[in-house]
Amino acid sequence: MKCKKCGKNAITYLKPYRIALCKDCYVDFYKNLVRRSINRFKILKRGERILASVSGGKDSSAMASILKELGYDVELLYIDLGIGEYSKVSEKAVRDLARDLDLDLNVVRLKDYGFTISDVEISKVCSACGISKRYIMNRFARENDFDVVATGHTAEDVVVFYIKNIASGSKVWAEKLLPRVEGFDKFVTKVKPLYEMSEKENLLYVICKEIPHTLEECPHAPNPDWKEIVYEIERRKPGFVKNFVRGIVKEEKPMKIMHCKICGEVSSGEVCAFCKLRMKYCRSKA
Ligand code: Q46
Ligand code: ZN
Repeated sequence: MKCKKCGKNAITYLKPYRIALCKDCYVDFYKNLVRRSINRFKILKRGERILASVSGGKDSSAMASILKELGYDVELLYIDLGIGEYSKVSEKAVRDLARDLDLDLNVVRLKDYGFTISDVEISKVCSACGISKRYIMNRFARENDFDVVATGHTAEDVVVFYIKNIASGSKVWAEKLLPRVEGFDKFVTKVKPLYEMSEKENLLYVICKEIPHTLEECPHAPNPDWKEIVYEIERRKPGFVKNFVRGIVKEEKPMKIMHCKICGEVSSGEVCAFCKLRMKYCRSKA
C-alpha cells in the first residue's frame, strides 16, 4: 500500500477518509484535521490561555502536543488522584511529556484536599474521580487566570456518553457533549479540541511523533462494552463516529446558579458534590 500523497510506503489506511498515508503525511493530515475541527466548531480563540488537563494517556498527550504545534498558549495540569501504581506511571509519562514539549507543568494532588481515590468505596470510584477532576481543573484554572480548560475527550467518548445516557433513560446533559462550553459565574470555559478525532488517530499521532504517553489503564476503568459497541458500528459503517459527533445539536438548558456554603464554588445544591466527598472521606475531617 502506497501513501496517496507522496507514494512512499503507507503505514495506515484511514477508512473514514479512504486514504492511505505514510508516517510524515499522516502527521500533516492529523494536524490539518485538528486545525479544521477547532475552526469549524470555534473551539478555541487565538490568545486564550489554555490549561490542558493531561493524564499521561495517548489522547491527552496528543492534545497537548497538537495545541503546542498549532501555536496555542498552553500549560499542562496533572491531577494526582492517588490511584497506586497507575498514578505513579501516569505522572512519569506526564513529566516526560512536559519536558519533550517544553511546556510548563502544574501538579495538583488530591491528597492535599484530605483524601484520595483509594479512600472511596469501589462502587463509587469513577463518579468520585470525575467530580474531583472537574472541581480541581475548574478551580485551578480560575485561580491561575487561565481562559479555558482543555480535556482530551475523543469522538468515541462523546458518542458513548450520548448513547449511554439515552439507553439508561436519563435526559442527555447536552453541555457535556459539546466541543466548547462557555464559562459563567465561577465556571471556566471548557473545550474538547479532539472532539472529532478518534482514539486510533490520536494513538497513531503519538506513535509517529514519539510523544511520551503510557498505555497503562486505570485499574478502575469501566467495562468497555459500550466502547466496543461503538467500535463495532464504526467497523461496519466507517465514518459513523465522526458523523455522529457532528450531528449532536446543542440543547439549551437554563441553569439555576447556587454557591456551595462550604467552599463557595458553583453548586447545584447547598453543598457541592466535591465538599460532600471531602466530608465523607477526609481523614482529618477538616
Ligand atoms: S474515572 Fe475511573 Fe477514570 Fe478515575 S477512577 Fe480511573 S477509570 S481515572 S477516566
Ligand atoms: Zn506520504
